[in-house]
Amino acid sequence: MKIVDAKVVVTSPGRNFVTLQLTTDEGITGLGDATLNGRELSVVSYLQDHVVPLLLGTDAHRIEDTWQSLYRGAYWRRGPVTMAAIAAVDVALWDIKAKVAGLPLYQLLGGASRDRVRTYGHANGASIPELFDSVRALLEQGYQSIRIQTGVPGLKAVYGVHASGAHAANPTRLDQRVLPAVEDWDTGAYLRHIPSVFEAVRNEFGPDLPLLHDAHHRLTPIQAARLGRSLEPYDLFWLEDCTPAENQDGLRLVREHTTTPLAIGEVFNTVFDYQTLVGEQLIDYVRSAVTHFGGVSPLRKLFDYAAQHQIKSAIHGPEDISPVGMAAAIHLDLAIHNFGIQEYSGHTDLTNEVFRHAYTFSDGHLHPGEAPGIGVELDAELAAAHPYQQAYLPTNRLQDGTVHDW
Ligand code: GCO
Ligand code: MG
Repeated sequence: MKIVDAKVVVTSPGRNFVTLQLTTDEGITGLGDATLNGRELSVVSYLQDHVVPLLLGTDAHRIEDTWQSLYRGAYWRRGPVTMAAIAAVDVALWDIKAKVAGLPLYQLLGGASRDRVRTYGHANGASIPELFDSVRALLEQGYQSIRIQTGVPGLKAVYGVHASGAHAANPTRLDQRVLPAVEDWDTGAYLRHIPSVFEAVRNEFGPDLPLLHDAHHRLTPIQAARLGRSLEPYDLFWLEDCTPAENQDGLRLVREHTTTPLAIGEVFNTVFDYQTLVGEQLIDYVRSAVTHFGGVSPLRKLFDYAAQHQIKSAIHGPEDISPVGMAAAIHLDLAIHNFGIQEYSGHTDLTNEVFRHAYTFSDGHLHPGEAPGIGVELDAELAAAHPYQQAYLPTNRLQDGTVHDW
């Protein structure tokens, strides 16, 4: 079975998504997500200009061989652009193989290890009352685990707080260009404020509700250690990206000082980014997305490695992972033994029309459905009606103007 066509589809039904669609000589199609938020077109070029010519004519069944030849054959290894492109090929090939077998992908990955996939959703509010409303809204939608992000007194716009338009930083426009929104940051103010937020949430919603928090790479290891310790009374499910973890050694310091569980990895794209973190059991959850880690094949290997160190999965699943990437994640979640939790914020109705999917969400849990493959169909016409829009992630500056991690 040969690959005879490979199309890269860019669509923006509210935000940009990049999708690879492979077609075999038997007319079977497979989809893979290649969306790299804010740098989308670099992956489009990587696929169109450098990968598609290599794929045409190759055996669609040889997933591992194709993966290895794209990874090793480029000579220039790793990095988000390369690994997002390889991920799209890997997932599209798994989609095809599962369709040929007439089975949902999770069956090819070993079958279901659980009945359904537990998720967490995002609550946010510029103030505590707004945050409480957001938590209540999620509970009404059925979520049973909730990530808590709030504004910080004195700061105009902070990561994760976009419920209230008035508080969100907007991108600026200059000539024909769209420039990133600039948010502001003060680590001291944040560290003083956050424990009181969790105290308020615990008082309002009780001790049982699993709560998560994302520090979004903004702290040094010693600051992260202090935050983890100060949050211990509130029994977090996890503290995420407490410090930029390119410096894996820094996590030793954090780990020595706090028993708050730690989750890291959404910006990582190979197992090598995790060697110290997993090998020394310095974290509790690995957070990579199927889309940015080279696909289902390497992510499954990462989870097997993590399992040896009692570390669980927590696949990255914000709005900028397309329903194609989300579907692949849910199949993997259902199949692996050391599943932890799946991030899920859902997509707009329009996005769900462009990418019609078999996976379902109810009662705070996802299920991939029983459609053969990953269970996603792309509506090419609707996708084309919503072309690419230039967009950037926000940037971040300290109060004296210094650039800080966003
Ligand atoms: C998360 C992430 C996202 C990222 C986003 C960047 O935990 O879901 O931190 O919100 O910021 O994916 O594109
Ligand atoms: Mg995150």
